[in-house]
Amino acid sequence: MSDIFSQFDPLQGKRFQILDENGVLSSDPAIAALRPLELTDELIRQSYEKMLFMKMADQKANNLQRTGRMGTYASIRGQEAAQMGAGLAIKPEDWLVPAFRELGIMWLHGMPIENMYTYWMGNEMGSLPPTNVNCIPISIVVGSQMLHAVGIGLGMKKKKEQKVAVAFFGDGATSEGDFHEAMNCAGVFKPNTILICQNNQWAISVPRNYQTASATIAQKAIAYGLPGIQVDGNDMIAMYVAVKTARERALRGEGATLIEAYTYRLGDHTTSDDAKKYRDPAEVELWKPRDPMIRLQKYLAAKNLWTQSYEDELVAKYEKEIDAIVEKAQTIQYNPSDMFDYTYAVLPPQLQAQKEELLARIQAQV
Ligand SMILES: Cc1ncc(C[n+]2csc(CCOP(=O)(O)OP(=O)(O)O)c2C)c(N)n1
Ligand SMILES: [Mg+2]
Repeated sequence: MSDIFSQFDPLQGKRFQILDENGVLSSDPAIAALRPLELTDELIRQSYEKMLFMKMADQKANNLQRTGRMGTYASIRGQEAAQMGAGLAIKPEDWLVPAFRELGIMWLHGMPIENMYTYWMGNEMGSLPPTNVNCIPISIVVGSQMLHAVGIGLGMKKKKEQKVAVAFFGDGATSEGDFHEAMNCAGVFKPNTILICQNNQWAISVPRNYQTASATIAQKAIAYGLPGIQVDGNDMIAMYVAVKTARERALRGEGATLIEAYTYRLGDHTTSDDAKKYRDPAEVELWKPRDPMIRLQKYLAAKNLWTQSYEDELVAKYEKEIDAIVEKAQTIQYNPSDMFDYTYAVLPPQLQAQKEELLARIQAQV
């Protein structure tokens, strides 16, 4: 087994972290040395810029919902580093198999933000990626996508393709039977698959300790015969190393890896939720200083690569870019009756009636 998996054995309660909450690299030379040479300070600065962009695009989606221009939205706030680290490690030829809280990684993998806005505005056409963007549509059905990633990864392995399928899912998804089936197949068939659980401590109002009695999610991998590692998901550097290592394993034919990104959902579950009803505000306060954005700011500031005015300039630039994206998303036309047309070959009578009623109402408005 590769180094980091034995070094950070989840059964021994070890969590992989290179950059701590204060933005300081590990003082243990063996751990600091795990940061690969290609991950230069310049690349970290560029990654911070991307994280800021995704954070702002995420906030814009929340604002669009609040002003009645979007149906619902699931925020990535707090999980930017987990998605950035993974996004940096995977390659365009890899297939991304997301859940629904993945605006960041989907964008990094080539899915335009306007597509995602379009999707959350209620237009399924937003799920259609541009040519050569290898991204499966968002999976709202919790956990269903993990098996897809195992199947896609198995296909890649059989065809001897040098690429991987990367599934994202939440801590709540690990209670679904699909997770255990996916893990079992991943252990037995050794597909080119990386299973990334963003453990953000909550599944709507269900806390992580109600989800499983295991001390970590990563340790579940051991029972299925594949490596598992718990990574500080708010440490972009450690996430990059873990996903890169998992990818290399898969390409060597060694099979799948489970990565638990230990992170926190700083916002509500979705725009339809109010976490204040079930979550102790003291817990949120505890996690605020661990914000992955703040951590990288501290790291970069210590290298004279981040200042408040630099941040302000970026924010002003991104605001304009994101406003233009919103304009674009709002101009995408769609046919409201589409929602009836792609599920059944022959519509059941009650849906046929609803479709006719909808079309009649639209007709009456014009
Ligand atoms: C099969 C299924 N059951 C229930 C739901 C309702 N639901 C939507 S999100 C969610 C919680 C998911 O939690 P987690 O997997 O931790 O992901 P997170 O939302 O925290 O990113 C639930 C129960 C669903 N969408 N699909
Ligand atoms: Mg969760």
